[in-house]
Amino acid sequence: METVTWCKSAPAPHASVVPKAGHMTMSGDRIIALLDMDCFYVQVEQRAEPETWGRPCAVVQYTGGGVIAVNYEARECGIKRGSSVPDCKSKCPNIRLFYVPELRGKADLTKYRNASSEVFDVLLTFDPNLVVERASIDEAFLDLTDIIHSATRSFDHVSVAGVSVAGTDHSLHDLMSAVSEEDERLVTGSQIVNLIRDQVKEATNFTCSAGVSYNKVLAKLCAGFKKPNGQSVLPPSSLNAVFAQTPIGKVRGLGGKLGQELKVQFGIETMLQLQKVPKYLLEAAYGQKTSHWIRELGNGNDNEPVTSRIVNKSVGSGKNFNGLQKMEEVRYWITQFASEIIERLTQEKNTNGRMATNVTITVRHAKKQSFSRTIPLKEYNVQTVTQDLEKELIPRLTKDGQHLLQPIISLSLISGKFTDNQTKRAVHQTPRIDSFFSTGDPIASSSTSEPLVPQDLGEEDDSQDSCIEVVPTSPVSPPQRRGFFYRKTLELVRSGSVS
Ligand code: TTP
Ligand code: CA
Ligand code: CA
Repeated sequence: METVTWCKSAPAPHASVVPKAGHMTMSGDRIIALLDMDCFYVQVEQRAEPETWGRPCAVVQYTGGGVIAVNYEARECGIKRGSSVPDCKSKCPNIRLFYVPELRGKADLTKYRNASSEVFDVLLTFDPNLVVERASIDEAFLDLTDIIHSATRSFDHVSVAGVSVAGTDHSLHDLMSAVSEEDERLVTGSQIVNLIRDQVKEATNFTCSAGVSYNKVLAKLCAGFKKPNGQSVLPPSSLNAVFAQTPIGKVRGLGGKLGQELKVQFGIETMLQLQKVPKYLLEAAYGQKTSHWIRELGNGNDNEPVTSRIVNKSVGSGKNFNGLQKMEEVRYWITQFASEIIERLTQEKNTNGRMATNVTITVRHAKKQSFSRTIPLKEYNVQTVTQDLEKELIPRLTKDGQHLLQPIISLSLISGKFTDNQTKRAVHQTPRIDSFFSTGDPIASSSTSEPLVPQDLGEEDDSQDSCIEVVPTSPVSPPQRRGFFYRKTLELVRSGSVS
């Protein structure tokens, strides 16, 4: 990464207009990052065919299917996720299209999962004080609080070149002159994340982007601001400027029905407008607990811990159909999904010593018509799982045991509730964000009735799988001490000699 020297004699441009932060109570003590790989599946394919770097490329799922990942060169031609193959070829004649391999009649994501493991290997070996939580196949939350406080390492040499301050025209250099305590820690966090991104690139040849802020919601929000290969920091002082431009649905936790409902109910669009909805109106609509949580989000507050977890909370497999008609077809596909899941669960058992204890099947008949059933996973045996699930499904799906009462457009299996000690302990300690919602709250009901996204229909994202498991707790409790590294960075920032 390019290094820019920031000289004491040359004050940072616009420094005076960066408002000083004064929101320590609001922002808390943590420094959190979200790291997201750029056009991940495409990079995995391009790395295997290096002559395609710099050329427009996309990854297509199934022959005749749609595009699921698009590199930035192809985005310039107007190609988007969901574009058809003919559309890609007409808009971008020199596009290189890669096809997701298939196994058991469905997408085989093994190579992308393996590439993901390479990235996580870098994160896990970066520093013992770094807390890493897998958020999806190509995303990780990082809690940097402990590294920033620890005296064991110095990141003084690391550049912040190219890091932007969200909601402003400023570079991070400008923020460095604002010298509030929190901003200093955000600067340090940004340096660390810059270094991590360099190391990911060096080890894997993949680029990624990142957001650094003081909680998960804000880190995730600003991670998308400088894509590809860029990084943003969101200090408390920028919150309102950013929220003024942030559609409600873009915020983690508000992307679904609840966000939609808030918009309609209050006639609002942005997070800043949400912040201004009177407390009594929110309470009248959502009750005390939910409205409290919404108001906290509106103020940019989010206490969800970053959990030291790199293994998946669940393992899933599924597929969309034009309309299955026969029980025999359902049986066939359940066997395929169960085979894949059991293969992966066995791998997981061998690698991490964990075993899943339940399996959930989700059946979708039409767009809004679906149901799920969860049964115990008695043994890692495809036949047993298939038979057990069939027993659950037959009375609901068919009268004669052969023909389905209604066609099925999607089937998925997901297995989880792992029996490892860490998860068990965590389940008792930390409530999921959903637990803030009383029964009947819109988000609570939507998370149980919404079918899980089958793995070959979209990214394998734990946030989608998480309705079957409680998010484990974080081992992080922000230490109060100020370490050598912190003091050193502060000195350098104040003297203007950080480069
Ligand atoms: P994303 O991180 O959403 O997207 P991306 O990495 O392709 O692009 P960006 O640079 O904007 O982050 O998803 C990561 C991978 O997950 C993506 O490369 C392909 C896969 N994926 C699907 O297969 N289907 C989907 O609907 C989504 C959202 C992702
Ligand atoms: Ca990505
Ligand atoms: Ca992602």
